[in-house]
Amino acid sequence: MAIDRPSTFTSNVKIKTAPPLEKSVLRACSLMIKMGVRFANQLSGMLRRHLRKAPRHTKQMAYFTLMRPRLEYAAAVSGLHQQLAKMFKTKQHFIAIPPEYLHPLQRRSRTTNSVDRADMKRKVIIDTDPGTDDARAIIMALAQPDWEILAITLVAGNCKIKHQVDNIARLLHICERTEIPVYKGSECSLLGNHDLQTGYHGVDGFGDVFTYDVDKSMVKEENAAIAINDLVQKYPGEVTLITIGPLTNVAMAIRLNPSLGSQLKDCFMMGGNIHGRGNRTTSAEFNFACDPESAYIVLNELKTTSPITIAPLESCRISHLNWDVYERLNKIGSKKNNFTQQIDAYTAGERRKAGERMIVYDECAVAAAIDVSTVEDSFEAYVTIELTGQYTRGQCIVDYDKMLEKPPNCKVIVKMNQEKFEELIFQSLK
Ligand SMILES: [Ca+2]
Repeated sequence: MAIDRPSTFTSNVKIKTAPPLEKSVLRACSLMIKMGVRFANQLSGMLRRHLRKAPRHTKQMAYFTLMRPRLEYAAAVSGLHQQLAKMFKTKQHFIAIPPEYLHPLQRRSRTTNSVDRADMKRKVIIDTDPGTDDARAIIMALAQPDWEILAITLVAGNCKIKHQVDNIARLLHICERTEIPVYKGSECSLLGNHDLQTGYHGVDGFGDVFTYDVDKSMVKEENAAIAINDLVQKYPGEVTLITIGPLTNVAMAIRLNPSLGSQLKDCFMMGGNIHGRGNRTTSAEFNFACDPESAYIVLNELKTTSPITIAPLESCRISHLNWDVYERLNKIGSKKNNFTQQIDAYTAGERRKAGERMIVYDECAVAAAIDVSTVEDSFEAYVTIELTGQYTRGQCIVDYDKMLEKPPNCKVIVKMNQEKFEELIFQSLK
């Protein structure tokens, strides 16, 4: 789906305004554009202060307060992201509110019917390779009453796509959420490696415990990469993308639509490692190691308006569950919990025998998306991936000391708040 370029915007730095706005408003908008959308949150506060001094422009104040995501989108589609550096050197820039953007906002602000309330829910796409931790992560996402899951997209990783289709269909039936569309994505890495799975979650990814057939009518024909782009372009600036598998689908979506990142609201990711210790290889984490080229494309070309929140291997391991917590979970007795207990049985048994705690990985990325306060410690940095190392291919590279002189592209989770994190898991499994 092509992006409709707002008629009022041009790729030129100078943009005319209509209707006329107060100079202070123009200055604030100008500064917002100049500083770039990454700082829009802080600038929106300043904008409101400007607008408070303009009582005759009450409506414009409301528009601008609500317009921030739209402004970000407008900036993105009009090519302003690429021009920000140049714009710093220019004297003044103007921005207009296109009428076509005002109308939906006006309708949303004055109506309270159920359709509009649904429209205000946080729109989420989950890209996944459903193994056992994906299952709990997806259940957490489905349990959020203020989230609208636009799609679940499948990517080769923990198991083959044919097993993933069964897995996700079973999970959606258990959660009674079969209305959510599912899209099949890449069956191999970008370079064609079909042999990605390790069998850690069983051959079928869900512990090889289910044999019953299941209705799969929620699985659509459209490819995942195309579906991601279509949905993001349908709701520009509103979609949260959560990736909990290899990044092949997202890389392909970027190749189809280089503006994808700037059209997202935000992005949360489980993947990579920050201390050089891997679980797929000695040096690389599974999701990144399955498709290093795709991880490289996503980290370097997604260019989201705020850094990607990334839950790396080591931080997730800190959050692994103690067995007393796991036992308490298993006593919940809900359909959802019985389901996760069944698919976890093999992995849990093996880890107990090895004296290890129960794994949580993908749950960390979803928890961070649900509630930012679940992230107890984090830092921003430029993060990329090694593509050619003899031993380190797929290893995450974190520019801790800014030696590469690149702006931060990731907010790296160091530690979750364990109490809040476990509470989210408990609540979602009830
Ligand atoms: Ca996963």
